[in-house]
Amino acid sequence: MTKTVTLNMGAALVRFLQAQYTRRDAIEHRLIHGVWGIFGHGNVTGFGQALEEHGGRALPYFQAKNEQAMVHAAIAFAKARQRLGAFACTSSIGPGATNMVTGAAVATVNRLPVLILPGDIFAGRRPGPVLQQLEYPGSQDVSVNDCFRPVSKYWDRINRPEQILTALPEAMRVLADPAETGAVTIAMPEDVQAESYAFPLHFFEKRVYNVERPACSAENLRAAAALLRAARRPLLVAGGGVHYSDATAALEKFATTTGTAVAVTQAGKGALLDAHPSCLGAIGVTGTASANAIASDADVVICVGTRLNDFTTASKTQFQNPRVRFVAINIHACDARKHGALPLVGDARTILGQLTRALAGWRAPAPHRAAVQRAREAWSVTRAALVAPKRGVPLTQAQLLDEVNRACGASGTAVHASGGIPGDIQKLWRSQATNDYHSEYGYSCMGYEIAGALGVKLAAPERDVYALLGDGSYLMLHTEIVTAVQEGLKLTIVLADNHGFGCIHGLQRGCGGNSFGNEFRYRTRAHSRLEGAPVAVDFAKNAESLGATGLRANTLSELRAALATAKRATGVVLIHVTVPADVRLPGYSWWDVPVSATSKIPGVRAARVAYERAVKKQQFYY
Ligand SMILES: Cc1ncc(C[n+]2csc(CCOP(=O)(O)OP(=O)(O)O)c2C)c(N)n1
Ligand SMILES: [Mg+2]
Repeated sequence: MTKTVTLNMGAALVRFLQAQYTRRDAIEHRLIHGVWGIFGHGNVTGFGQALEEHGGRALPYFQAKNEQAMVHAAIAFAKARQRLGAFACTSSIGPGATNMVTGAAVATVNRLPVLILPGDIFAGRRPGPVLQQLEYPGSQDVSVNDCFRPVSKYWDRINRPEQILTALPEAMRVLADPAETGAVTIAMPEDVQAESYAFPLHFFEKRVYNVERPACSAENLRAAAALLRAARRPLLVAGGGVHYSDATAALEKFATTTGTAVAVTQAGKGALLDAHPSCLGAIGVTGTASANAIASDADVVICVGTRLNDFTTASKTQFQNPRVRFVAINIHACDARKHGALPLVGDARTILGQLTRALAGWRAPAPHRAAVQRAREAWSVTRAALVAPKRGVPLTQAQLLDEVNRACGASGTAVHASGGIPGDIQKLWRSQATNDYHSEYGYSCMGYEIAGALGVKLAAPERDVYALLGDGSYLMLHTEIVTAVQEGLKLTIVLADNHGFGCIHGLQRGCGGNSFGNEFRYRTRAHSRLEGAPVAVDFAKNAESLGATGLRANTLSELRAALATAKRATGVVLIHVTVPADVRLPGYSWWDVPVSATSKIPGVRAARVAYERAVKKQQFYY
């Protein structure tokens, strides 16, 4: 007879999660490192009580201050751990649960694992409608947790305790699978969490999910090598998949032996260090002039671990060579076939090795390599001008980012996600270590930065972690500062204050629109627009009230001093930096944001004409 152990569903879940591991390259990793949570009636007496009783060191608890933020922290941890380790996040029913929906979307869009465990309404239904229950007259089989379905790679609701016997193995398979991974949601009705079942003992035995490194087919490899050998202007685009596959050394070898130029996406920054002679830096809407010029003429583009989103492809205008062909190395067949690419489906590290061997003796044509060198030198000159002091401006955002780059060095990691910072930093940042740059630019979710920095610090305690964010993002979500203080973790938060949603304001004005709704200004009389004086917020004081050290820096020397103080500090430091709203870096590619076809505003009409001209450059690659 099968040996069993009688546990309630919550306890069985805790015991199960403690026994899950991943293994890659013969090294084992915990799959679920702990549980972030905020308790309510929907999870405190069930799963919460089980965590208290059975969690211990094998499944520690982290107390968040906002459910969305705890998912951000979990995702950032998983990203920093190359998707080999993750966290679970639990909430009560109702608002606690729906607060996590955005976080789940961040995970799934970025292909990062997180286990979402929201409480759910009673499976037994008797006491309903319960506090925080959404009544849905057309069906009683619906709760707010159904909102997680489209943002989850696996979704289930546990209506009987024994259902976890089939649900959890599926959940773990998806979390550990590099092609499938994303948010996994297991909704837990509050009554079921507390119900017991005699679970088979072997359900709780150690499980190891092997993360394999599949090779691509020999046939497609031969075809890819033939394409490259005939290429005159090859370019490799490195995305986040290079990091997840731990393929940075393989990429360096490929770039060194073949002399192929490499451009990087937001997620791919650091995949090849900027000092490498093949590195062209960032590509696309927020790319460098040099990378984009080389990309425009490229005839064979090797895409490695990238989803080819609109920022990378400049809304399908980046590659203008009429005969351009794509080769895509990707663990996901869907990404490997984008742009009609020759698909090399499998692990980036393995396939870069295969391709390096298949191309033995081949080097990118010398004239092209020389053009790449000239482009690198030209960018170096342009970059220096962009970060130079501007007359009459105490400190620009470009100077700020250049200074943080210097302070960060090879031992720090800069975390960012939204606002004007991602665009400027992708261009300007010179990666000195493969993991010095952490960008959430898949969902570009305001509010990710501080919580994300916390997740990175947990994943890599030895690194100095910097959160870079705008005033808008800080105002949206900054309360995990308290959690960082509570956990005794050091973070340096650099806040670029331009009194508003600056990048959107710039977009609005750039598309011919009037200033409307994007600056933080007082309303001066009823029904007037928000056109009064700027609303002043003392961010340093705000951070101090939460337990951080608050510093202010309005000039380069003040910033240098503040960064030096932060470096010596042991806790959370926030540096409030005022930057001008109207000094922006130029863009070197186009982004498709539709401009109104009908408007009385002359600026909008002119922008529409320019828009219609730009759209004509969009290519259909197949
Ligand atoms: C959660 C969320 N809401 C809205 C947006 C759209 N959005 C993108 S950037 C931005 C403004 C961000 O303002 P701030 O953080 O001050 O950065 P700035 O643009 O001023 O550099 C907004 C509203 C978003 N990315 N995420
Ligand atoms: Mg701002």
